[in-house]
Amino acid sequence: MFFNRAYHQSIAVLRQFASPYPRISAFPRPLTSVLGSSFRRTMASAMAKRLEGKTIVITGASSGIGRSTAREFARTAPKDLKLIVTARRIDALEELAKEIKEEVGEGVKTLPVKLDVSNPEEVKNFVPSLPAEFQDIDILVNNAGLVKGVAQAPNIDPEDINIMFATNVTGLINLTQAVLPIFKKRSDGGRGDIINIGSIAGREPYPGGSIYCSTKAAVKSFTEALRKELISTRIRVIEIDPGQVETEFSIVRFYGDKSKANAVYANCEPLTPDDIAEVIVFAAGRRENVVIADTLIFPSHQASPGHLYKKPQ
Ligand code: NDP
Ligand code: 8X3
Repeated sequence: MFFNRAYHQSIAVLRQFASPYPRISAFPRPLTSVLGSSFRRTMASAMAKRLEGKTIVITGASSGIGRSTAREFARTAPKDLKLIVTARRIDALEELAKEIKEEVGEGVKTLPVKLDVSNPEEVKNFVPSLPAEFQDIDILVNNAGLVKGVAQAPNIDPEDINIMFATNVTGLINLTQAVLPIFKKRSDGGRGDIINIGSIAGREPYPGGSIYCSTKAAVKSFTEALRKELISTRIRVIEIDPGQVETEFSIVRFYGDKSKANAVYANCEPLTPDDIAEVIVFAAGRRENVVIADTLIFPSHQASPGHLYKKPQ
């Protein structure tokens, strides 16, 4: 009874956190300070139990949100978890696997796999080339993605257009198609989680981001259609839409120019990749009949891509 009430209160807090409307504080103090440490232990163990034994694929795990998500899953279910961390930079993935082992021990088995999601052949070979003990995937976090430049039509580099669509859209769709047959073999029409990382950019397009915003709008459409197509199954299709998060995202956008990237986050407090990782793991850790279908997550100074408060200097 206590757990049920606490659980519903935690959902209320998440809804408030995800609301696109101005914040109305249902809980002026943090939930954990209201409910105390026994609540924290109950929640942690319920989530850990639901996640224990799962095999999780995370794309774009060499940096930012993907990297934090791998660590957050490991911390939440440290006793028994298999993580397949993928990206193009294998060294960074190997370093991540080492860090996870040092932090949580042997209960989490982390497999680094070099995978360029924009390469259809690599995606096709991904599942068949996994060691047998990692093939029974339960959760796919489609996180790999990027933005290139701020050019406006008619001056957008065709190369940039191709890489953004091939990574953010075709890569995400191809990997989903590679993993879905594993989910669909399970009982009740299938079970498993597809967690797609969209963006506020997919909801509110802005000048200088026409291609990136189009790719994230495509992610939204694909995600919503897929949820409807899988309605008779236990497969959960989840979209997480962050606002501004400080990662390597802007460094990539400005082709490696760190001073331009730093200017994006100057005089304000962006979200951290850990903030988004917590929401991803929370969504995956719900009871099977609960689908956190859609979330929009802003830092408190942001209300749309262009509506950002910067402290006067
Ligand atoms: P980062 O640049 O820090 O991370 C991007 C990750 O994607 C890296 O691990 C990179 O790895 C990987 N990646 C890029 N291209 C490919 C590819 N072709 N194949 C495989 N992996 C690839 O940025 P974020 O963590 O911020 O980005 C993660 C996701 O979050 C993206 O989908 C982004 O669009 C989305 N997002 C980000 C926001 C932000 O403000 N930062 C806001 C809203 C959404 P590698 O280079 O090693 O391949
Ligand atoms: C990243 C958010 O607004 O920089 O997806 O495009 S934005």
